[in-house]
Amino acid sequence: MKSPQFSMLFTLVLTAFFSFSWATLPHQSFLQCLSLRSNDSSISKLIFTRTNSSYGSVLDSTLWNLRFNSTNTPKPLVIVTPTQISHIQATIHCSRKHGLQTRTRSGGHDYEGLSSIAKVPFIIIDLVHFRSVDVDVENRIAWVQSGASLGELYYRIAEKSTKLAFPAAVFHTIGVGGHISGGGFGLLLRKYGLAADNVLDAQFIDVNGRVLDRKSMGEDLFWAIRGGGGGSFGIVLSWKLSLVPVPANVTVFSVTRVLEQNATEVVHRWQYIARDLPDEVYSTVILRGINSTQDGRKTVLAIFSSLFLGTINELLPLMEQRFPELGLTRQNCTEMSYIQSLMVNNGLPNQPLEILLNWTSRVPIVSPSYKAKSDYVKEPISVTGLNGLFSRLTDETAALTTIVFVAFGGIMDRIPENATPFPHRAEICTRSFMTWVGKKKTTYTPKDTSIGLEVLIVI
Ligand SMILES: Cc1cc2nc3c(=O)[nH]c(=O)nc-3n(C[C@H](O)[C@H](O)[C@H](O)COP(=O)(O)OP(=O)(O)OC[C@H]3O[C@@H](n4cnc5c(N)ncnc54)[C@H](O)[C@@H]3O)c2cc1C
Ligand SMILES: *[C@@H]1O[C@H](CO)[C@@H](O)[C@H](O)[C@H]1NC(C)=O
Ligand SMILES: *[C@@H]1O[C@H](CO)[C@@H](O)[C@H](O)[C@H]1NC(C)=O
Ligand SMILES: *[C@@H]1O[C@H](CO)[C@@H](O)[C@H](O)[C@H]1NC(C)=O
Ligand SMILES: *[C@@H]1O[C@H](CO)[C@@H](O)[C@H](O)[C@H]1NC(C)=O
Ligand SMILES: *[C@@H]1O[C@H](CO)[C@@H](O)[C@H](O)[C@H]1NC(C)=O
Ligand SMILES: *[C@@H]1O[C@H](CO)[C@@H](O)[C@H](O)[C@H]1NC(C)=O
Ligand SMILES: *[C@@H]1O[C@H](CO)[C@@H](O)[C@H](O)[C@H]1NC(C)=O
Ligand SMILES: CC(=O)N[C@H]1CO[C@H](CO)[C@@H](O)[C@@H]1O
Repeated sequence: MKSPQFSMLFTLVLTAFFSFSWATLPHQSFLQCLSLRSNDSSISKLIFTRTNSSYGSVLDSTLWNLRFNSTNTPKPLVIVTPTQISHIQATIHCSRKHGLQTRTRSGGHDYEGLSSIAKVPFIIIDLVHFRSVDVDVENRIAWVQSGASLGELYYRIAEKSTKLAFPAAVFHTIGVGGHISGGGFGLLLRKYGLAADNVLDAQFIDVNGRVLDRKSMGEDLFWAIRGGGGGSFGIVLSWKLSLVPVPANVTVFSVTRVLEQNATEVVHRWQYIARDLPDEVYSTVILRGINSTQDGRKTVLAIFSSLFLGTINELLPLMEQRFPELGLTRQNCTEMSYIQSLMVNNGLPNQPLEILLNWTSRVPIVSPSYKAKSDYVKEPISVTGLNGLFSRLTDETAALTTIVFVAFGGIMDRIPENATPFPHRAEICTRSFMTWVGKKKTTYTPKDTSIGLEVLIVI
């Protein structure tokens, strides 16, 4: 029988022999280090270099924004898809030793592709195999690994209980890892806060490969990983989440207005009303340019869309009192289970829930190649400011641009600003711009100073 020492020596000699001609490439010494460091020979099946035929498909698997699928985009030297913690530890050790940076990838939805791109030689640690979800209904907790999609988390919760949920974004292909690391908000934001506000514990690997939990990492680091931005502190392997109660049925509505129906005035008014509605109302306005039915001219469509944690009978008098300008009617409202409301908001009404498990299914409402950007509204935008914004939406060059306003307020105002690193709690609403990317570039600098930030619209 071979002794371990002999086997190690043998591997060393072999690698030294085979590495002779290509030892000058930085990632070859990295690969040698990885095979030496790893006590598990199966790791070779989890390492993709540019010469592997599946390198491209592994790289593309969660590179959602096709803006980055170009020959000009810097590509990783190696992609590692670990199945064990020891694989991650070995990758961290060897990349440090050989001066290569690492990028951690969970769901790959980063607006600027930061989980798949670097300007220096780099390795991707892709957590595609770290996607288990364990839901404990009795104790209202879940342990979820970072590589799982939000859809997998939502499906596993709904499978066990229709009355529990986790407050996070709507889009089901977003990764748990990057999402919670950056804060993360969705339909339950005004009632239960950010995804990061509902984290109880985490399993974390630091730069030295140590595996830490909340207790061993300490409260400072635990604070930082909940909203301070992914990739800054180490790798979060899994999260212990607090699940929150939702009613058996919720109410969903979408009411539309175009400019000719006073959309501008109603959006303006919305800014003063939405953030002070009861916590049970999630409220958003989606804006885009469309062809006017009247005379073929362009107009702006404003979709006022809401989720209410209650019944239609409770919602109607509330909206009539607080926001009569919207003219909400019973016909505009539908009662359904919470998980169905997620499907509706994903643009997947009447589809089987199993779609939530398919993290390769593209969300129909998101274009394949886009530039996205968010900012936060601190003071209500004036009617003049809105008119400026809307005139851009009706411009030919912005035909496929969508602006989404999501109202904050509710519990967001009551959680102290320093509770997590997420810096935007006290704002009126967030505005996200998502625009289809083609050739022409235009920059829009709003004249109305209350908008605060310059908005770049790339068409
Ligand atoms: C179509 C679309 C809709 C969106 N809607 C919302 C929304 O409604 N609400 C909202 O809050 N956000 C929304 N976002 C933003 C989204 O939450 C963030 O882009 C989030 O970071 C994506 O997480 P990910 O795991 O998919 O991304 P990734 O690209 O994998 O990661 C994002 C960043 O986190 C780092 N990271 C990833 N995994 C880990 C880990 N395990 N440990 C440490 N660092 C890690 C990466 O290196 C990268 O820097 C949306 C994004 C898109 C594309
Ligand atoms: C490799 O080592 C780790 C600890 O460093 C251990 O947990 C794991 O089981 C080992 N794997 C194999 C295949 O021996
Ligand atoms: C990315 O581009 C390559 C080369 O053009 C193509 O083969 C591949 O299918 C593209 N990936 C996706 C996800 O579209
Ligand atoms: C809302 O209901 C009114 C009538 O009650 C109807 O005219 C309008 O089209 C509905 N709006 C939407 C977006 O369904
Ligand atoms: C728009 O506002 C004007 C002036 O307040 C009002 O007369 C009109 O009825 C409104 N139109 C709609 C569709 O609400
Ligand atoms: C809007 O009108 C233009 C021509 O005026 C046409 O090219 C375009 O396809 C129309 N868009 C939609 C969505 O109907
Ligand atoms: C939920 O709403 C559906 C559709 O309106 C209805 O059939 C069902 O009875 C409601 N369930 C509860 C518990 O109210
Ligand atoms: C997942 O979605 C993709 C794209 O829509 C589709 O091609 C694939 O068949 C789906 N997979 C499953 C298991 O449904
Ligand atoms: C995942 C995978 O197939 N990796 C292979 C890449 O190519 C090297 C060298 O041919 C193989 O050793 C790996 O197994």
